[in-house]
Amino acid sequence: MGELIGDKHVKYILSVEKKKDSFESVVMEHLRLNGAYWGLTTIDLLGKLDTVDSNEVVSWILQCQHESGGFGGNIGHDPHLLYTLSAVQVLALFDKLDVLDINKVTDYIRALQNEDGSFSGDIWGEVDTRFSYCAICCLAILKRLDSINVEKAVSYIVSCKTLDGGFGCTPGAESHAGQIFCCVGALAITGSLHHIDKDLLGWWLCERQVKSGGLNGRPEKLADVCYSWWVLSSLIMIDRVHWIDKEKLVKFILDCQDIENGGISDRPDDAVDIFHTYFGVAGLSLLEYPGLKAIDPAYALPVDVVNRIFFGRCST
Ligand code: GRG
Repeated sequence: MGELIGDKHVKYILSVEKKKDSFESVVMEHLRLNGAYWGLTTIDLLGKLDTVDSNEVVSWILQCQHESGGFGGNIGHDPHLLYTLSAVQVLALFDKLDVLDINKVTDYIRALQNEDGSFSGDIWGEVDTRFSYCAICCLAILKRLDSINVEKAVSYIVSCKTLDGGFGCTPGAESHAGQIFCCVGALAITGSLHHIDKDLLGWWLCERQVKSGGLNGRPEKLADVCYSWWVLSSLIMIDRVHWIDKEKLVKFILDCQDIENGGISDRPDDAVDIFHTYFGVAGLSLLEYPGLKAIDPAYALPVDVVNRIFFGRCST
């Protein structure tokens, strides 16, 4: 089995950032703040965050903030909960949450909660359990969960539970591993995991492992490195990660590396991108791969960062 080529992955991530007119940078322009979260979290898990100029990143993030308090994916773009969470997560990585006007960000998020407890992603109103996760994770990091109706938020998420024990985007929608991460993560953060049938959901999640060792996101679909994060983090939160073959999954992720230029792809021999590089490294971190920082399965941030937020210290 190959090894994790961490230094090459750091170089690859930094190279995407530098080549502003490359194909990858151009297609990511509208979600650059998400890209910053994926790239910088990966660099931190690899122990190299000190090679990044934090002042430059923080000042750019603040320029992505809209007067409503929410953040857009890039300077001048409309605000959305997805980018607001990325902004808060990146500031947490650099221990710079104090640059935020927390009331303003909180007001933006609170205004997006609907009467039934669900969240819209932005003023245009699309509702999805992804946005429940973004709102809950963000407010928990800012220690302002009390500004929303948590009971209703939880009961909306529970209403998206499916017969197979998983969760979908809205009530009645099919289970998908990405939505399951969002719902299980939000329930974990709000201390509501008792709403989950852990054996039933654990069974559905461990069935996502296919012959190659990789995981898919729902039945009959192809394995993809990104599910190493969505499925594994969920299995860990419900304490059923021992139900999959970890060694085979490690091998699948390592086989998706571009061993010459760094970066990780969705499947072996495909083109690499920042998204899959993050999910591959984060998946390996959940699998306790040697030399990587541990990542928290609910907050999707390194454990030392989460400890610093909630206990005021950095434990490694
Ligand atoms: C902080 C980690 C973190 C997340 C923030 C945005 C978000 C909250 C969660 C997204 C969860 C989600 C829905 C992930 C799935 C993304 C994905 C790969 C979708 C692809 O769907 P299909 O149908 O793929 O194209 P399959 O694999 O089913 O063919």
